[in-house]
Amino acid sequence: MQIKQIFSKTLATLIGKNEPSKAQSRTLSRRSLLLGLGTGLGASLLVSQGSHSSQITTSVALPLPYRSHHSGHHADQHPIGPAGHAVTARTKKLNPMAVLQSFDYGKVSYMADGRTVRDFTLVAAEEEVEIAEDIAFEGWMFNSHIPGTTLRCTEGDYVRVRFINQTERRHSIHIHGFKPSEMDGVEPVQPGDEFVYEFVAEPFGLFPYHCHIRPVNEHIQRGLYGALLIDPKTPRPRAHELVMVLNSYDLDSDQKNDLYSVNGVAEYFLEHPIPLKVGELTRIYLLNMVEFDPVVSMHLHAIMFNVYRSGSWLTPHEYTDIVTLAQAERAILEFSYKFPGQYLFHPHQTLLVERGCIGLFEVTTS
Ligand SMILES: [Cu+2]
Repeated sequence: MQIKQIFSKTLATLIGKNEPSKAQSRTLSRRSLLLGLGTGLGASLLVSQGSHSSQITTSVALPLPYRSHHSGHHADQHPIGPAGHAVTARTKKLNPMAVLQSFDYGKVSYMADGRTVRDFTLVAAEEEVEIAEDIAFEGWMFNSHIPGTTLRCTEGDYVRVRFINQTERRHSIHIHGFKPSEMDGVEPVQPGDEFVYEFVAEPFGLFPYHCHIRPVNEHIQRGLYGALLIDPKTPRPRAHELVMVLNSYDLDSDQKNDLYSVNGVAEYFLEHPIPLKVGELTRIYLLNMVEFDPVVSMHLHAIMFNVYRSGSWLTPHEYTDIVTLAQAERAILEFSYKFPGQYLFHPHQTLLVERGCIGLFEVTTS
């Protein structure tokens, strides 16, 4: 049996079980709710309470944003309060494979002294996106994707990030790494306004960027984040390079995650395995943007890899098959597969796997 057939129905399986475990009851109820919305159950649904046993149920009204979304009221009337729900004709598809393989090097120009200048643009907008099969979510995002565009430059480059806020809320971009106070991205950029963050890219490494407007956990878990990769002046050895951003979704604003993914869509890489070659050096830029859970791990099956913590080192810290990252931590992983075949990757926290954070490598001989 194909590995993806063994694992690809985990989310669906969660819906249909008759006697859910306590740990699963919250997800079960969420997904029942989501599916219920999609099939017209109406404004009052039975939902089990996450903090009680799975037997306890209570009737709740539809979340406000769901109502506002469908009655045309402006979302700012209900500033916080989400709803995952069934996809509609206007739900945008996300593309985790594009995130995996895409780097934005910006618009390049040069200063009089020869220094490279890179101009990037990040636009904040709100859109309904599909975050798992038939589950839509009101995302707040940079450049219409969760995660946002991966920005890439070289240590010492002069970087300008033009931020355009096309939403009705205040947002900002806080980019990790050295920069002057006024460029640190904690000041709000007003709706319809824009701001240019300027700084010298240093040091080399892998950094998160994210909105820093309160409540920050809401602005992050809605999707306002991405990765900035600053290459060392002497490039790392040539490799097959991939970007993986671990993320999560809290569908009902209880500050607990309901779904997890790599690059935005739960279980996407089970359905779309990542092609690799035997013997080829593979380099993963791994960033943890999971909100609410203090730590997340990543385990690659049937292999060992080198870990470069923060991406700001040229010598590895560990040789292992699992790396653990706190919130906003990141690492570079390097490895080569010895044997062809299909290999899983996922956090070693099995609950996260059950809620969507799992994928496959498809390794072939060249
Ligand atoms: Cu924000």
